[in-house]
Amino acid sequence: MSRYFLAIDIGASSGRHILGSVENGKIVLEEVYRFWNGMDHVDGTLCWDVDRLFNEIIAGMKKCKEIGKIPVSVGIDTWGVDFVLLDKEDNIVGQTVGYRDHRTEGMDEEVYKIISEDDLYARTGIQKAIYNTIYQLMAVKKTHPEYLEKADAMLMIPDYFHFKLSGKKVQEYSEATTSQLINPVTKDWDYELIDMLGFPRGIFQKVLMPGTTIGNLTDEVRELVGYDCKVVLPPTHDTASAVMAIPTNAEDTCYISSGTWSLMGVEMAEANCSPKSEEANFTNEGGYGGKITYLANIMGLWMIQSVRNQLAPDMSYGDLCEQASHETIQAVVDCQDSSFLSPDDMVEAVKDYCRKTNQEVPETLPALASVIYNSLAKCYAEKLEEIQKITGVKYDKINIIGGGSNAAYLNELTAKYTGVGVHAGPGEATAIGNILSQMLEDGTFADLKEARNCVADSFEIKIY
Ligand code: LFR
Repeated sequence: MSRYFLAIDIGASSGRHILGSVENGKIVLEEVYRFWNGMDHVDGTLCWDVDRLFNEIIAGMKKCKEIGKIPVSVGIDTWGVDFVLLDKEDNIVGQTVGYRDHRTEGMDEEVYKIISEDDLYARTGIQKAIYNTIYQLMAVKKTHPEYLEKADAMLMIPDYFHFKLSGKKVQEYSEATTSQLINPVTKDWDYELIDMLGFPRGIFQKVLMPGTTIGNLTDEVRELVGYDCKVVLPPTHDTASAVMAIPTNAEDTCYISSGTWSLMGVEMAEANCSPKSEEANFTNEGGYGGKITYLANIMGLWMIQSVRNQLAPDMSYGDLCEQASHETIQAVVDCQDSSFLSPDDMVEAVKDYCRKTNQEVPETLPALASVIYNSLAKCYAEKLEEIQKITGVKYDKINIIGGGSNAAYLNELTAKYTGVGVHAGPGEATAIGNILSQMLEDGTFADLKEARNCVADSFEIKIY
């Protein structure tokens, strides 16, 4: 009888329940449920609807029972940096604000009044991103200090869902690192930093490594879904889960985890918190097995998603990618420019950038998409140079994993701009990584090396 493991992978634009099992030596995936996600405007603030998301989590878990495939364990991963504050009765204090909200504007300056930007990087190794938890908590402290007084616990979004499933309040390491409040050497909260910033120590929970079983379903959840299973922490940060599923064990592998964001980097044994690394804005996030996922955030397919949603929400990404490949426009934009982080109008933001830089202005959706794809590929090439300078290693190929690895035109452009081979796939890397961590906990594979070999054997990798 097959043993099924359930990954619930929630991204910024959709969530899915994927069952994984090993059949005849290969990993088999089955998507059992899919749901929409996005930030809602609530009283002028961009928020996540965590109640709705939790209902979707339950709905998908019920589906497993309906199809007679009850998982051995379940694990949830999501994006990074966002959190809930809980009071003593476990009610959410304030709103669950999403990272694209503007509340963190100016909060970097507030933090740097207490600790300089350089010192902060030297001690955490985390890139300056205005939406990091550290700046969000500073925004809460400045605008709603009473929330911090009322709060008994702070849980990152996946930790919150694991708490709702298991009743256990813990914080998983990979997601915790995106807060910019973790010490990369001890891999625990940097309480000295937390004290300096005036955040209440007591709200931070015990940090546990991915691969840890935290318990079983609560009685209430068991009633709802009709079965019990273990709750196992995957790398709850989606990027760290995706990196687990790179289909190679070659050392010195450069990857791009391509989805709403493009995360480009390498795996390292230890953090690099040097000024050189800070200058290039590389981040040392936590990965599986205590590894560091050393990478740069590039705006990614969010830009494509946004222009499509504005101009032709029914068009498939496959069609859009194909149409973009026939365009001849030469303009490119800087995909790391903050004007693309959360514009009210992405179409205008791209056009504006082209206008300001005296380039041809894209007027149609395929032309806009072409500008964005070319800009992304150009940015990948620049980042590859930077990574090579920092690590001193020459990479002869890039592994593109995640949903964006299906964008054939972007893969071609990436090969063209970087001058190295592109190995694209698997597309469901995040869910696969999540499942691998559960399988490793269950003893399906001896180690990550064996698990990655199995990924390489199980999924098609396209070479450009
Ligand atoms: C990708 C991701 C990135 C993180 C961004 C915001 O989904 O998790 O790694 O920087 O979302 O949390």
